[in-house]
Amino acid sequence: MASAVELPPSLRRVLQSAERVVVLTGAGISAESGVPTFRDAQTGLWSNYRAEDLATPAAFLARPRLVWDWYVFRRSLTERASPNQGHLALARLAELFADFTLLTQNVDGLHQRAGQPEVIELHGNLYETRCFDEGRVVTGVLDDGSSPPRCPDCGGLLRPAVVWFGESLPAAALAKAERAARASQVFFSIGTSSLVQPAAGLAGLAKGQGALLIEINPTATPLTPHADHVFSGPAGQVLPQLVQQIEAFRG
Ligand code: BV8
Repeated sequence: MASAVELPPSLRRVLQSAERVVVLTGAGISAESGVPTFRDAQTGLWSNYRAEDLATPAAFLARPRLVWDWYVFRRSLTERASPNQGHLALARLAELFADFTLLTQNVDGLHQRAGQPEVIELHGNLYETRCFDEGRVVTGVLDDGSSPPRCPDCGGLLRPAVVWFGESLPAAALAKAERAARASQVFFSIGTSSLVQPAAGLAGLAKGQGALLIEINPTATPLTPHADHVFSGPAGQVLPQLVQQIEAFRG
């Protein structure tokens, strides 16, 4: 159990008057839901591969079945998972600020299932499928047993609607995230190793224009030295305590 978490007075003062709050989450927020983090050692069939080496267009074109089955496996994990206390605390936090933006690098849909009012998915999600050649989202995929299935329109390979390394993030989502970070008064970075760009650069955009930067993560990251406040612990234990204290003066 993380030791009791106290809001420092300087952070309390800012949160008392702040209106524009941004939260960026990474795989760590889903760890307590039983979803392995992105850089946790791969297991089973994929134990010989690094996630970064599978999450690329080149890997998919070279080994379409291996990569497709990895995503089917990950989707089965997340479908069985439930939002944890960290997800639920963020859904509550969104109600306490007039201008609250939740940005996630995760593709597991757990923020939505926790009741988060609006989620900006920077890296897509596991639950949509796209035609690799046409790019468009394909619904009602015929599970004809082939792996990967084929596009009913052009016969091309279908792929998960996630952003792979070397692919651009959805332009609208990234623009909205950058705008929110630049306007933020408080920026929380939660459960992310802060390694993947451009998502990892958002905290710097916020801090660069004067936002207070808060990191919640059990281990140090490249962001840690730049954070104004660091809570070193599991998000599922730290967030409910923080949100409960914030509710006392904003609820
Ligand atoms: C881009 C979706 C422009 C897929 C992901 C060479 C060629 C091309 C690009 C690059 C290149 N070199 C560098 C780049 C840029 C590259 C990049 O940043 N690489 C890194 C590795 C250096 N970025 C890109 O390619 C991006 N696109 O740049 O486009 C472009 C276009 C064309 C050509 C050139 C450039 C696209 C990046 C998106 C990749 N897709 N995911 C999928 O999920 O399969 S990224 C992947 O990493 C996940 O989304 C994940 O969320 C994200 C970040 O990882 P984290 O979330 O931080 O997870 P991680 O496991 O690392 O850390 C978990 C943390 O949680 C840890 O700190 C741990 O301590 C903590 N934790 C553990 N338990 C808990 C906890 N925290 C709280 N509570 C707990 N209980």
